[in-house]
Parts: sequence; structure tokens; C-alpha cells
Amino acid sequence: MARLFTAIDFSADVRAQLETIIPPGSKSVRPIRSENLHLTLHFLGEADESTVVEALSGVEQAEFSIVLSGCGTFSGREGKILWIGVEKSRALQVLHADLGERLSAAGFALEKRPYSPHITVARTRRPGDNPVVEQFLNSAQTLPPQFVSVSAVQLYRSQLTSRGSRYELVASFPLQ
Ligand code: 2AM
Repeated sequence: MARLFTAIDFSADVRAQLETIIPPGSKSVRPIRSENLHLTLHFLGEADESTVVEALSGVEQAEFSIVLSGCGTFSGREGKILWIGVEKSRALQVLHADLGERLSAAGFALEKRPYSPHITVARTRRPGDNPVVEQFLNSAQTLPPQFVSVSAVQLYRSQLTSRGSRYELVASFPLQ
């Protein structure tokens, strides 16, 4: 069993662009490391790797592109999540739904909330106002839309370490 999630990866160029607007690490902010930036499709939690790999094998969708644009925050008990948005597209919805059906058919319980595609780029360390949030929102609005070609879906294993999450690639499922 491992803590698993499916995601879309970004090229080094796109990650470099995102990094230009990610606040630096400080007492109040924890940025996501460049190599960890991704768009989550489905978070599975603890699950059997080989069952998930089998469920996702044979994804049939054609390659497509997504556009990263917009920004915002989610507030949680521990602090805020700072995110960059993803334009909702039919192809992304279809891919998300197809993977969801495959995973449900294999017996996995998935999130019931509607899919809200976002890329977490940093987290604040405590609740309440933080000037870094305003700065992030201002600079993220100046980021030109980033085009990402989606040619595969990745399955990652997330390991929680004292130095933050470590993601290891389990398998890659190419689109057609
Ligand atoms: P987040 O960045 O918005 O927190 C690995 O943890 C990935 O799965 C992250 O991108 C995370 O999204 C996402 N995820 C979705 N639901 C989660 C949950 N309940 N617990 C941990 N991660 C979750």
C-alpha cells in the first residue's frame, strides 16, 4: 500500500515560469519545490499500487493541451493554499471522468466534490492575514497563460517526510 495520486506533469520551461511568481520560503510561507509542481487529477490516499496501475492501463484519450491561468487561495485550518488555476476544458473533464470511472470500477472511493483543477504553489504556515498572499496574487496575475501539452497521465507515490512531501513516479500512462 502507498499514498497515491494521479497527476499531469509540467515541462521544465513551465515550471521555470511558475517559479517566477512563487514566494520564497520563509517563517510564514512554504513554497512547493519545482520538481513537485503538478496538476492533481485524483488523490487516492492509501491504495494498492498494482491494482491502480491495472485500472489505469489502456487510457484511450487523445493528447490535448491545457492552459494555466488565474490564481487564488483556499483557506484551511492550518493556513492558506496559494494556487495557479487551470482553464476548464472539455478534454480535461473527459480525462478526469474517464480515470474516475476506471478507479471506481476497481473499487476505489473518490472525492465526491466537483473537480476544481488547481496547482498548489505554496502554503502559508498559519491562518490569518499574511502580506505574502497579496503579493502572490498581484504577481500571479501578471503571469502570461502557460500552455501545457498533456501526452501522459502520471501515477505518483507521495511520501511524507520531515522535510515535506516527496513524490516518486510509479507509472506513466501515455495518451494516444
Ligand atoms: P493540494 O496540492 O491541493 O493539497 C499530493 O498530496 C497531491 O494530492 C497534492 O497535489 C494534493 O493537492 C492532492 N490532494 C487532493 N486531496 C488530498 C488529500 N485529501 N490529502 C492530500 N493530498 C490531496
